[in-house]
Amino acid sequence: MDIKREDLVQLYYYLRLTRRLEERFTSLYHQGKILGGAWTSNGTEAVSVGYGYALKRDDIAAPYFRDMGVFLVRGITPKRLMAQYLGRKTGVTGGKEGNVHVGDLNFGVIGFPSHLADNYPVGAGVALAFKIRGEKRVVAACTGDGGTSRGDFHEGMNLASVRKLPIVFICNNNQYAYSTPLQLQMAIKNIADRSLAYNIPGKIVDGNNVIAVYTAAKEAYEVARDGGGPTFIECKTMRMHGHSEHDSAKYVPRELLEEWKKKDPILHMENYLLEGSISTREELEDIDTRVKKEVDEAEAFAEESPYPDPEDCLKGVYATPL
Ligand SMILES: Cc1ncc(C[n+]2csc(CCOP(=O)(O)OP(=O)(O)O)c2C)c(N)n1
Ligand SMILES: [Mg+2]
Repeated sequence: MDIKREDLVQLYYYLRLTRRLEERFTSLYHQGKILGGAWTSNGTEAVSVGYGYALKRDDIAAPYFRDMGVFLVRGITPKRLMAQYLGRKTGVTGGKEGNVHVGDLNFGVIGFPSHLADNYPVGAGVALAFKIRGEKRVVAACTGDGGTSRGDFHEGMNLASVRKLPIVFICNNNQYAYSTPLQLQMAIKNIADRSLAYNIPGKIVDGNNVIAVYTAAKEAYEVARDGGGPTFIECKTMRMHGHSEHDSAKYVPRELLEEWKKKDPILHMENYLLEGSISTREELEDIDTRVKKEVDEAEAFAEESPYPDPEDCLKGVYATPL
């Protein structure tokens, strides 16, 4: 697939933005400024950036809590996301929630309510609506490796297959579900094998290669858009951090992390852009400078924002207000 230079550079920008923004969340968490938890996608950013960027404006994303890249590529600003984490009125939920269990339908993002993989059947429901209305729109729903053992995963896949719905199921296989490694979660090597039971094509991609994720997702979206039904895409990657900031992940072997560090998705994209003379070191450094500035501005914006008024706390609790 031919990808325009402009898009390649944007993919790099979003990888960098996701990493730097989440690094700031980590730092703020350790300063006691984030009252809830802080989950990062560290090491797996290419998954959310890749599948999110491949969507069209009218399509819908149903991300899970490790998909910061999706929020950013859909246009939800670092300022609003930072304010969200700091529980401020200017955050996406107006201060009612402090993390990424959030959506904004104005940006085509469905909120994740915390139950793992329940965005699969919810996404299938949205795709069913698109099909009934005859709209040429698709849904992308993502879950982790652990989420694929939940009943919701199977129900969502089954419904989508039987009704040939315009949905693409993404799996961020980052090798761990909290402290449980993949081999203690399931007796198969490839999660993509699970899709065979539903007669859904299962693809496996290098989840640290944003171009591979983007390309596989885009192709699958077009199949779904043309009435070809769902695809399941397993993105093999590695969670380079604890489950969240309170988890030091001592149970993950050091050597495994060392091995995956060499395959870092940002490094991978940097090498691709430089070796192919698609970009210059100078341009990439400029992007990083811009990203750092955006993150600084987001932090300042959030810190200056007020906390919500107590009387607003019960408004819009059960649905994202439009
Ligand atoms: C139904 C359900 N069970 C348990 C949890 C608690 N929980 C949140 S994240 C998580 C691990 C998820 O692992 P995985 O699906 O591999 O995603 P990852 O965190 O690795 O990205 C667990 C057990 C939950 N949110 N929902
Ligand atoms: Mg996992």
